[in-house]
Amino acid sequence: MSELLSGAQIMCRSLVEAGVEVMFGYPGGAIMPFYHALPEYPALRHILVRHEQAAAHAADGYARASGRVGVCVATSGPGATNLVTGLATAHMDSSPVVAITGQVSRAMIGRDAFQETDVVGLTLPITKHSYLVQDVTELADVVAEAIAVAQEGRPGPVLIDVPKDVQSQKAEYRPLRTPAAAARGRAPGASDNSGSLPEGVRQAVALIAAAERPLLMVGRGVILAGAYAEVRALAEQTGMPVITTLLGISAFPECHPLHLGMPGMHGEVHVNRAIQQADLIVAIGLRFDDRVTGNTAKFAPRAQIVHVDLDRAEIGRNVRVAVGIVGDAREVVRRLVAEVEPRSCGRWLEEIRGFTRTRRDLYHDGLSPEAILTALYEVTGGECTIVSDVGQHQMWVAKLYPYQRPNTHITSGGLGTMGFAVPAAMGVHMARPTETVWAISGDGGFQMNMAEIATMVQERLPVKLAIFNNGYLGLVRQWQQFFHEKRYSHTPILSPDYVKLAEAYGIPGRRVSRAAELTETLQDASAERGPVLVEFVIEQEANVFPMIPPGGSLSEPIEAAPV
Ligand SMILES: Cc1ncc(C[n+]2csc(CCOP(=O)(O)OP(=O)(O)O)c2C)c(N)n1
Repeated sequence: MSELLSGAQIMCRSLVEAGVEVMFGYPGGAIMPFYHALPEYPALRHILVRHEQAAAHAADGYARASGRVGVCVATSGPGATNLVTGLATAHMDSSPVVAITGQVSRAMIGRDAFQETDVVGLTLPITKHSYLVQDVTELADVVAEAIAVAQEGRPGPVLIDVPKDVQSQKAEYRPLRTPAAAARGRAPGASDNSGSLPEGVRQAVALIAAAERPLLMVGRGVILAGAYAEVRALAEQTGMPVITTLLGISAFPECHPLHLGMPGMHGEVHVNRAIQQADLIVAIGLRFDDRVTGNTAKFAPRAQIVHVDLDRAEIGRNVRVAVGIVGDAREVVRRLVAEVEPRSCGRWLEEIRGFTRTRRDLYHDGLSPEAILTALYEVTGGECTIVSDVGQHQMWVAKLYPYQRPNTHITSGGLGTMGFAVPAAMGVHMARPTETVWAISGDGGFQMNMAEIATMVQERLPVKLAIFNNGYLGLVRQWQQFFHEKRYSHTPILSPDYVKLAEAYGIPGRRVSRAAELTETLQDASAERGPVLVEFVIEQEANVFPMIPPGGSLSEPIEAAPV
């Protein structure tokens, strides 16, 4: 049975049939037919954002929290270009986002028409695929295929650019060729290597058995594959201490005795020392980002590396690898668990404990990030998802809050996009409507997308907004302090009165500047049913320690500010 529908109706219908339930977007001229059709499809909830960048981040947040595809919509030209940062963010962190953009009508393409931008050309390097749909009869298949492509293998963003006249054209609607409900996500562990036991697994098993100082290093691939139980079983069966990268945080419970912490530029001293002493690193679902390795020539000089990744191109790209295993983390780790002989690493663990220093960061006065995050953990009991922005607070949020439950820490790790947290948290809320969601930003990043408070109010999205206000673009100020002779060039940043700002949007706003006020304020904020804003006034020149200087070796941390 077929029926005659407009291209716009076909797009909506295809989204519904693929299982999409929510999208974030902003209308405009070239996407008008799509918005005209949208009310006919009540199964599609559309959230009107205040800036298209927020639509892309919200879709990304939704995808990260749900494991399903996140959808964002924009018009041509400025609407489409505003999506670009969000798509690049999703691309760097392997997040399955589908962006739908309107385009000028086919006859106008290539003529510098009003609001014409070659968004396919712009986004090719930051998407898995970008489609320009020139034929309405292809629309249904393209939508279904885009959703499948975004999720299969290593996930990532896909863009569908649809000229306005194609949205208006009528065509027979045929049921999709691609299986329905593609947007419901790939089954964790689904992979194309389920057949033979890879030779790499056998080699990895032998290396694990022989190693004296092995480490298990866990990245976002473990979260994407839902390989929590498998990784924990591998750690427990072998006694290998576990390191979680920034994007691997919450892939392994931090209360577990084998958990060590975060590596890299702002990683713990004992974690980086362990890496430098290790004779084997079993790395699962990570890409050896330079923020993790520091100077690669000096990274883990004694270690052989086993690298498990779904993306063949990542293996051997940044570090020399002894054994590469291409496959889904869950599947590969399950096989490792089945093959590996039980062992323990007691002496090695003891050695690492010896590296640990119970140093406290020095805060001179006012609220310490440690006090804030400790209180937040006490008040939430860990029962929330935390979405962080980018900067010093991101590192504190990564290191000072003990994540226990899977996938409860969400951040822009690869692109490091300031302005991510507030809109991404809206997407996380849509994916986990019964869970508390905290967006934690600096005063710089918060001001980039704070207009989304209006979206939260209009759409009733009860996100809890926290601002670590130090009056600076803190992380850049820290670099200026350490490496640019304290020349604080354009890093002092003025903020509005956030309590009044909250009031202007009609939401509760609180300012905390003393540790004694923390618990009660956080309890009040937790009890709020709608969005709420809490500003933490922290010490202006607090620093994140330790720090590996850019391009430096993990063996040479900076542990104090220059005098
Ligand atoms: C969109 C964007 N612009 C610039 C940067 C560079 N940058 C990284 S951290 C940072 C400072 C962030 O300041 P703030 O949001 O106040 O957070 P804090 O470091 O003080 O916690 C800047 C400017 C970035 N990461 N993203």
